[in-house]
Amino acid sequence: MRERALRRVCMMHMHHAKAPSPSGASVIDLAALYAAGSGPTPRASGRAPEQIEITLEAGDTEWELRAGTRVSAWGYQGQVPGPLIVGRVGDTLVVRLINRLPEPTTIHWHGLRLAPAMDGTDSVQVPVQPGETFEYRFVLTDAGTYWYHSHTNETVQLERGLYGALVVLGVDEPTFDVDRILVLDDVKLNRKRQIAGTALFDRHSGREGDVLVINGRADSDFEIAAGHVERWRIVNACNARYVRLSLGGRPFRIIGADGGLRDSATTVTDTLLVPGDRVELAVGPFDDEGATIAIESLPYRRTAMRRPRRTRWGTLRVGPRQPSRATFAGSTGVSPMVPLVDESKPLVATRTIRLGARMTFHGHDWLVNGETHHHDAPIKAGELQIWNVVNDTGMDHPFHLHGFFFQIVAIDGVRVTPHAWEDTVNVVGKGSVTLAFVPDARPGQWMYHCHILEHHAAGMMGHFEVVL
Ligand SMILES: [Cu+2]
Repeated sequence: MRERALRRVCMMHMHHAKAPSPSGASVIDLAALYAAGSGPTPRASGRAPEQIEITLEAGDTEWELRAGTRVSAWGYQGQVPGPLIVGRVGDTLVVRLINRLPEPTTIHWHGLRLAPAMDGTDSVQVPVQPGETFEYRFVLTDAGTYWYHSHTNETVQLERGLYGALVVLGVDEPTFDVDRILVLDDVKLNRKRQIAGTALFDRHSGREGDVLVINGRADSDFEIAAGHVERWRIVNACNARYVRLSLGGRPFRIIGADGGLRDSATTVTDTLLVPGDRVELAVGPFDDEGATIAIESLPYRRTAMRRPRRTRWGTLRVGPRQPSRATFAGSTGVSPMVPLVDESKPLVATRTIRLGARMTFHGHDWLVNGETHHHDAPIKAGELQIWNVVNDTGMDHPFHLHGFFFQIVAIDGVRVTPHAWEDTVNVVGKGSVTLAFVPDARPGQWMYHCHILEHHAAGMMGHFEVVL
């Protein structure tokens, strides 16, 4: 019910028009992008692309966490999460950001392959000042589940509600009975039951709140008809919380990751979403009408400083049986992924990125290659990148690469076969992840960082340039 409401509100702000050809800073060569091997290659749809026009006004709002609990927050269009944006591959998204906040802001389009000028970081744009507007304009190149969020004073602006989901539909999507989006967040309240300010110790372990919300609400209650198979697109929008998602221990199928559908579905009983991560699930069919299933996270120890706990996010009820029209029968229909690195050849890293920490007078600095806000060497478009991300700390860090998808090719030095495109990956404490990607020709300034927002702010990030 709430899902439908979310969509309706969002559609009111969306405008569809024939797409004129994109101009200026937003131009990318789609054919070259798809040929470069840095992500999925969509099938042509034959459909005329549209232009989707949307306004995101960032400003004060009242956020109703649950019936009777309202906090002052910041939202886009007065809502948390912001409007769900839905487009199709090839469409041009035009977003008019209006800043009604008391401080500067920007929007980062997490996971999208866009021109660097549209990436929404302070490396590529002057933050939008209070009272000003900025137009983001880019082509939606890849089907999948993405999200948008502030990339300025993130630790505060995301916590206060400046985030939303973006779904890009491709051709030949498998059909499900219901397509849901679930955006997970945790909110930390103070004694006055308002959103708490940043505490000094948040800088160490990252900020975790105790009000767990799905699509902005702490009392989520979903119903799935017996016999139905639903597609759940899940976004972890928490500042720091790791979510080891479980549906009351019942098996479900993972069908998608950061960069759209996997090449094969895999059946599990839980899956880890680190901050910034997306996962797509096939949920159901269930036969036990009337059953109540907990949407919960299982204990996961990401740092020795926090005791892992099992926590409840919401409830899923199995409703009366309905006929299913789902075409999904276990296969995603995606052809096997072509590994960027031949699995029979030795893996030689082109770059090592060391995640580290040091004590300072204000607590911890979080480092990349020994420095805060590291300036890394440029990379050349078209040249295969094999990055070994080594975690020298005792704490897990979610590593996020802007603007490019990668394949995970080794974990702790052991080769793995990639089944999906990713833009965010967990690097376990004292562990390593080797990833591969080919930067296509989108020259400019890019970045990577830990997606624990407090770690990013405290320095665990790197700038790099893609050159032709
Ligand atoms: Cu971190």
